[in-house]
Amino acid sequence: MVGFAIKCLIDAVLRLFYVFNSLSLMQDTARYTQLVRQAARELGFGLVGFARATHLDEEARRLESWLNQGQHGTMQYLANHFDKRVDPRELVPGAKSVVSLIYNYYSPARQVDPQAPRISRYAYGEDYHWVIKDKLKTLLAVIQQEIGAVNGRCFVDSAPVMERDWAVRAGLGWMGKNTLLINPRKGSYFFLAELILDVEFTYDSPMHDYCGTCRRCIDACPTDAIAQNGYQLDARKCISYLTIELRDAIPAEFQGKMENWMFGCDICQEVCPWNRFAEPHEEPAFMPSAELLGMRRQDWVELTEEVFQRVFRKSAVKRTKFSGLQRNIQFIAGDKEDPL
Ligand code: B12
Repeated sequence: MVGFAIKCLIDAVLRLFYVFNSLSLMQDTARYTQLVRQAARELGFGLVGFARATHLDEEARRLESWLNQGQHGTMQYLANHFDKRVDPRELVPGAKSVVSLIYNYYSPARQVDPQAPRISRYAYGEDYHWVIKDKLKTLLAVIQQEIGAVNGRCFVDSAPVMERDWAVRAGLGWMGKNTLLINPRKGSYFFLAELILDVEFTYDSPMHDYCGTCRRCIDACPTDAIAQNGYQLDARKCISYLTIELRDAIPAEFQGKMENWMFGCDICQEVCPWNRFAEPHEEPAFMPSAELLGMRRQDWVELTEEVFQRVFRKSAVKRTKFSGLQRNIQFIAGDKEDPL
């Protein structure tokens, strides 16, 4: 009898210990989540969301089918590290969470000469890869300082991470028909970035898809790059791919369809009704120079390497190099009824 009573007592104590332990774990998780949200906001990230690191089943199938259809064009890197790309635990051993963040780049500024070859807003200022990576490193340092032994890595754009899919899982927005992440209060003119960490957080959940019956992006795309039902993009037809990623000559079939874009393209975002909520960013590094905005069409047609190096000193435009931008300018110059 006494033995049984002692056994019950031990059981009760163990149960109490377990309850208190999970309670304090939950409190820690909630505290860590709040801490990261606060620190990220102070660094200028517009939104932060949390998702449990796991294998991306459905997304892996979609990526595989997209790659098998060759829709990635010459971007071979997208087929590399497939296992890591669809499971962050393969990329960061011990990973438990993906912290997804957005960083606004919307600028209402426009190039002065309406005839000037156009450059996408995301490339108006300094290269976002460096600007955002620095902020991510600071955020990780704050997390390690406040929480303790945290292992993790920072990512923005070029790593094998399916950024939009993690942002969807982290509740930051839905994947629009133009395949970009759209947030109902902020639109889509923002970069995505991630921390992949070996810490548990309070996880967010995906939001509803508010594209509904709208198909403005699909109909506005001059090269029909977006699938007729939306949600999939044939990169080989996308002006952004043709002007940035493609190293060969731009295929003749796109003559007259480039709508004067020389680097990137914002058409599928400019027509998106959700971007009426886009607010101007406050990042000094993303401000366009007066020289960039002021250059007239003739200045671009006569662009020299020296001007290229000066105007795009710290810019993402460097990715296409002087020769690549010249190629784009000459190709779109061929579009005009009254070639110069
Ligand atoms: C490769 C790439 C490109 C390629 C291909 C784009 C693409 N849609 O795949 C090119 C060069 C064309 C490109 C262009 C641009 N890009 Co880009 N790009 C990337 C990159 C490196 C990988 C994207 C990828 O994995 N594609 C794989 C294929 C399979 O994706 P997909 O065709 O879109 O299909 C996906 C979904 O549509 C979905 N899906 C497929 N079928 C269906 C069906 C349904 C019903 C649903 C719901 C979903 C769904 O599943 C697929 C897997 O996710 C990401 C960074 C990253 N590491 O994630 C940046 C990234 C997506 N690009 C970005 C940006 C800003 C741009 C441009 C706006 C730049 C510009 N102004 O020129 C344009 C926009 C063009 C567009 N509408 O997408 C940002 C987007 C931010 C945001 N708000 O979403 C990212 C996240 C970079 C960053 N860190 O900020 N890009």
